[in-house]
Amino acid sequence: MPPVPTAAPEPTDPSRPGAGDRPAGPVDLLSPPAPARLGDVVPAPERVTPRPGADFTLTAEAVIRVSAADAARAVGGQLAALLRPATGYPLPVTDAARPEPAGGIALALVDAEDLGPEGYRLDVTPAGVRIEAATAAGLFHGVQTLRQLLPPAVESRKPVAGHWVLPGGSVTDRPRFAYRGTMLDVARHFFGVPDVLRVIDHMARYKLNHLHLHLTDDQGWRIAVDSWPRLATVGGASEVGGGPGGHYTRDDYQRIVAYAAERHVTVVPEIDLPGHTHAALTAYGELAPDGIAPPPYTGTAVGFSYVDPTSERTYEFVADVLGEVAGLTPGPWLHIGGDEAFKVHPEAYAAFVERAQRLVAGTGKTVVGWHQIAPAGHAGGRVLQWWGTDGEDTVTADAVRRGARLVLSPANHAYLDMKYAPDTPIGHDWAGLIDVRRAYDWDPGAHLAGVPAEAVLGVEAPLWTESVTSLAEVEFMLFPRLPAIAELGWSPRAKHDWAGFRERLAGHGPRWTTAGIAFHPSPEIPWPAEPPAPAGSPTPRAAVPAQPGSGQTQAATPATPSA
Ligand code: TNX
Repeated sequence: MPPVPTAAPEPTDPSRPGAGDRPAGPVDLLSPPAPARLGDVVPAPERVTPRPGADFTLTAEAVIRVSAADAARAVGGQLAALLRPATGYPLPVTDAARPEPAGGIALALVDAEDLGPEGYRLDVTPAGVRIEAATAAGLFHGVQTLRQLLPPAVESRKPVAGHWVLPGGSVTDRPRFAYRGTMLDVARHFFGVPDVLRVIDHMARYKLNHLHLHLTDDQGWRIAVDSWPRLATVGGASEVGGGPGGHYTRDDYQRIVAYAAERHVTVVPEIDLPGHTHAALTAYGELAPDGIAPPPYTGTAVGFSYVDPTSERTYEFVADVLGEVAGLTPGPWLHIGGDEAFKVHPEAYAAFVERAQRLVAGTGKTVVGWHQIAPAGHAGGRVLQWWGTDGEDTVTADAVRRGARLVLSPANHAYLDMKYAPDTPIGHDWAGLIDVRRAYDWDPGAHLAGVPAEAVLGVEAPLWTESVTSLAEVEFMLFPRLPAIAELGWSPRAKHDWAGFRERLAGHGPRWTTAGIAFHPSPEIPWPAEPPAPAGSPTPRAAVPAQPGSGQTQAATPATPSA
């Protein structure tokens, strides 16, 4: 297992995020602005009712009282683990038949159909905080809201002399879409387990609930498959630029899946087929159309490789791989890629996809594929992931009429490997520049012509990693755009409002800085710049400073993923 990172990797190239001179602009993002307001939450909650004068102050005597059920106890433990480091309070977790705040925090599992599988209600009164939900996932999302209502210093991993005030009022909240995701491409550059766990932590903050892992591509095969062992050991031994690559053992992958599940995140594994398979061919030449294993590929071209769609051996490989990956994955989805198989004739391609879809069905999972699989015949419940750059595609709309559902990842809004601006040191621009406003200003429910909102399962922000080489660079590309996409996935359409979003998001800069999360201090966001810390507000003594001489990235010491 790779070592747990103890510091953001120091970029050696001075033009990369985390290096270079500090630009003019926001200075001390650690200084807390005014105490959080109830409406400052990202993603914006469905309903917020502030009650001025009803604030609650968390003290050292507070107890976390939870419903007497394992699911609630688990969330209580997670809440305590979030709050203990900065507050230094003991925050014992106890259960009760009907948990009440009583000067602390209550997490109550209740029969509340109106809240759905992920919603919650949160009340802050002078007597404490009460979160109720019908499920553990709902309680967990409520805890993320509670976290944002405390001062940014709560993100410190060391005790801070604090005044832990929460604004009075109530929040009732549910997601707009069931699928709210992020994709991490671990194939172009490999990211070890600790990095992936930290991305899961980032997702959980913003109520994202699906982690799509792009596990295979031309440059690397990243998951161990017992029946085809050389896929990982040979196919995983390199990456873009010729670095050593790597792969997840079955244990590694199960650790990721379990960590995600504890945070109510479902892992969606992708085995990209029939194209993007060069790494597999380096390991097993018998799968190649010419039967010869090629040398590893460390460049960034796409569309040149494919497994032989006319060979029965190919389908044995596909069945074995999908069967093993399905067996390791508790979630309902299996992503078969399907993008950019430019060298496979359309008829052979459709036949291949239909066969792969049947193999997925045989594992008990539901197919997900990039929208190129649209022309293939329908398979029960299948999901197409849209990555096009205009809002019209009759082939995809037709597949939706035949029963497909859509996850929206329009490359010109949701591709987090695109640069923010022309001078962004890493990233692409083939789908345009994506600043925070561009990431935010679109409606997943009405994006694709001929696709009704009911056919939209949700949204996903993919991060391709041809140019992304470290955790600090991953974070730099995710923040602050990931919270923008998260809000599109969670908040009701009526709450979408760029002017309000940029104001709410601004208060998150100090949170990220305190948590050691690298981010792009986008000039579109009015980051709090100056201290005037009100008397009695927390002194972020232990907060992590930006790296000396750091550039656009507020890179600091990443904490170990939370326990
Ligand atoms: C297109 S969009 C790809 C990826 C690249 C990405 C770079 C899609 C399904 N495939 O293979 O990494 O562009 O932006």
